[in-house]
Amino acid sequence: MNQIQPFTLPGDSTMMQKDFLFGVATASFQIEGDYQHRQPCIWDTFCSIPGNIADGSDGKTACDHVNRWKQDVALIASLGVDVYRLSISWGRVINEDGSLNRRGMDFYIALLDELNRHHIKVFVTLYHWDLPQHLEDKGGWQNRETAFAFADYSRLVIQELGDRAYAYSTLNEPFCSAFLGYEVGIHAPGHKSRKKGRVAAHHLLLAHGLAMAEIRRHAPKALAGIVLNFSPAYAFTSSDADIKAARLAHEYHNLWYLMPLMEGRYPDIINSLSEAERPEILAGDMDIIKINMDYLGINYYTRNVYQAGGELGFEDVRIDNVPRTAMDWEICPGAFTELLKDLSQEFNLPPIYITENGAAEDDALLNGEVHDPMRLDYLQSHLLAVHHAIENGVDVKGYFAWSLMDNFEWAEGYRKRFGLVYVDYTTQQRTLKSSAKAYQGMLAYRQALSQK
Ligand code: IFM
Repeated sequence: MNQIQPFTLPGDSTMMQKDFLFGVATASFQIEGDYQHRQPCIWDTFCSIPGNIADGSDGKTACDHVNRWKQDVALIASLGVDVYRLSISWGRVINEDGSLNRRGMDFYIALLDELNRHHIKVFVTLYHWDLPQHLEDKGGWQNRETAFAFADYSRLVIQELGDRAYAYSTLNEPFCSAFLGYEVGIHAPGHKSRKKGRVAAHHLLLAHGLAMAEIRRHAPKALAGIVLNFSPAYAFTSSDADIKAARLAHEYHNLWYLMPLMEGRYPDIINSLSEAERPEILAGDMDIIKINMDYLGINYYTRNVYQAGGELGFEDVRIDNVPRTAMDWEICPGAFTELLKDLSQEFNLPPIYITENGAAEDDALLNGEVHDPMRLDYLQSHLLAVHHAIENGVDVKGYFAWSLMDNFEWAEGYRKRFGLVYVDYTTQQRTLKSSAKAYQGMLAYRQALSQK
């Protein structure tokens, strides 16, 4: 294969300076495997129900990262990234009685030590969807007590890891946990009720606020924040009705999570819900949730288009003849720049890290190589989209590609590949795709610039 062209950014871009952090990201359930040494989680249960996962797979082995972590750290280091974003499996480090699982904790301590030895900063996510099943049996995120259990778990982790982590994120994408998991049921634990979705969201946000206080107390030098996903909402037509529909969808799917953090209130669309569908908000909750953050993690993949209709005043429209990834998600880098600009104008945001961005492609290993032209274009255009946002005054401090390597893509199983690195699940062999080489090339060039 010809030499792979590195991704390029203008030489004077803030992103080419050495204090802008480039990274790769993963999550525990998606890569770790080694299920025998942790508590079962809601995704184990969800995977065991036929029909829930497209290819009938589960997370029992995944990328076998728990047994291959040293080799994986070497792989991460070989890319030349500044950051590795990972998540902790709650059930690997805490036993059912709330005590510490020493073996599980030591795994993460060794992992972080090895990353630090390579001068790689670690962004630790405390919750990336793998709630222990025994907590779901008591109501999961329906149960307010889960927020307090999360704070206890977070405290133990932070006390153990301390400043080994450069940054902690309390939650990854509470929208997915609450809406996909409790409201429409396509993710674990598979509930289908608007009330449950809204209650789960409130308890997740409460958990965030409580855990933030633990980070401040026990790892005062680490950055503390949250990771939210945004799919900006666009109107199908320029009619007032569709423009209003897009705003309502934005409030329901995006601002439901951001506004409580920034302004201590839910967006106005909460008033369209019946009393019975609203979460119970106790006195003081919104103050806990609104705690100051050092950064906001933003995950961006695609935009959505809406028209007037549906129970809450908006419904999805599928646009034809636009480029899409293997997830069938529209490729729209312009919406990424607009999102970053709009959010920064509407809210008094802390500095932003792009904690996930990437694309699934139907990759194939041919003669020891994986060429992924769509992902190359996707990443190049989205890196530029971030650059344009920064040029327009948005304070972005880092960009982490999703994902380091192919992994368990939730309800889609292993068929949707997001990695920069290809994983052969039979041999567990890792192969750098062209996109990994382009990322590596850009980072090597930036390194050379900084030494001039
Ligand atoms: O794989 C997921 C990740 O776990 C959370 N953000 C979106 C990714 C792609 O779907």
